[in-house]
Amino acid sequence: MVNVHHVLVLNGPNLNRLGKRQPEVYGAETLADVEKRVRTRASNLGLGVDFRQSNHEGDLLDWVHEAADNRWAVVINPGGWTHTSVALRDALAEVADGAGFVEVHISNVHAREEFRQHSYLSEIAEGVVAGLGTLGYELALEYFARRNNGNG
Ligand code: DHK
Repeated sequence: MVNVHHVLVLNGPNLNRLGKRQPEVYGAETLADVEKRVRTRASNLGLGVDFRQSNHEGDLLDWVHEAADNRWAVVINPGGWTHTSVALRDALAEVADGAGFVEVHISNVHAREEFRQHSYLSEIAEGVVAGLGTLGYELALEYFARRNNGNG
């Protein structure tokens, strides 16, 4: 298993609207709040981190390729592309063969509409965190830190 020194935290479409969009589903925190907590947690765990968001699928694909080339782990909340994107799965398959990735959903997608209950990504993810709010990002980081120590 690849030892992880750096984690790329990626956010897909509409996650820039965190705090404004359906707060009853996604919470009141903004993405900037989440980034702050993720940075603190990564630093406490001894991991490097980059935190990015885009509403353009090609950006995410390019960033996943960057992670694959650098053997970085990925924590990804793919937003709606979870349920639609074969291209994102194909890109993440390379990361899955290297450092690995964790799929994060803020909401419990399994308790929502049926179309949210299928993910193109889960099958090749190391793991999936759903429904634990934005804590899911931190738990995914902790997983990689523990895996480095043989406790993953
Ligand atoms: C975020 C979205 O934007 C939705 O499209 C997904 C996910 C769920 C989340 O819970 O973080 O279906």
